Amino acid sequence: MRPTVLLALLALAACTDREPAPEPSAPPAEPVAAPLDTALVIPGGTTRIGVLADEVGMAHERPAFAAEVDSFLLDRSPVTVQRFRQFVEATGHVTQAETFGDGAVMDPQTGGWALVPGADWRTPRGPAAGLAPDAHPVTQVSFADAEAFCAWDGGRLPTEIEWEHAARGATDSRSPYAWGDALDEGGRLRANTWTGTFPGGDDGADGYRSGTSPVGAFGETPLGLTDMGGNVWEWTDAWYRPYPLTASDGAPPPGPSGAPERVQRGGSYLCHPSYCHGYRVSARSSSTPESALAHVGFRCARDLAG
Ligand SMILES: [Ca+2]
Ligand SMILES: [Cu+2]
Repeated sequence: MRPTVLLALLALAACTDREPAPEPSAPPAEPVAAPLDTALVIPGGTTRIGVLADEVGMAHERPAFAAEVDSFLLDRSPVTVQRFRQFVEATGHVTQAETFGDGAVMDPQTGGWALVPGADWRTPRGPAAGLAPDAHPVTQVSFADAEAFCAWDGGRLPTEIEWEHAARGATDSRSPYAWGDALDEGGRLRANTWTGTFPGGDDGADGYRSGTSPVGAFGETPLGLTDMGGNVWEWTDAWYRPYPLTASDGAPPPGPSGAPERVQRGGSYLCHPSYCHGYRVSARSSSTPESALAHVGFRCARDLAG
């Protein structure tokens, strides 16, 4: 039986905004050509996690704290529908959304979330809306589904600190975005976000209106990672906690829903700068672990041998 907190959470799961529409902007950045289903070495180092006093960010991104990170491997891109299918075919894994019989989908016209029957990783907006394209990030996967995939693939979910360390280029870059300093770089949008007015007015200026995009469609970060902002939020292995995080964090505290929640990073195609601005490197979201949502996926990490 699905915990009732999911329903309360759905009200928090989307961005809202009251800003006027921006000028329709540019086509997306050039897609990357190199293989996407590989893992990259993320060099270790010390990163200040969260936003410094003079940086833009939300209350739960403060106070910033220094974290030491060991070198690790991180998937270059979010796990695609195609890779998730390989996992399902190899293991017979049944996702939690399939067990529940529904998944959470936002109506782009109203901004309201609802549990849609039959919404799962194959048909993330419900069967009537069609199949998820192979090259797009898998969605409608719960925390446990993501963990199971990564374990099958010889890895694990990244920690929240690892995710931000990688998004900051493993150099403690203080740029607000994983690719640089602006969403629109000389007429090129660098991420799949919500452009226009929310709800009802996504103008699709980035080429993808109110939906996911193929992984890698917006280029890569200096480390070679793709989709580190926008497209889909990504599960991490972290419980949602106030900063600063410490090594001795005990039992997970209640999240916004009143129950413990797991952290997601990276923002999604539903994110607009006037509200969560979720595609910033420091932005955080969270859901109860059984939640399956149409704008949440994941990528895996691995320890380096030795
Ligand atoms: Ca978009
Ligand atoms: Cu958002």
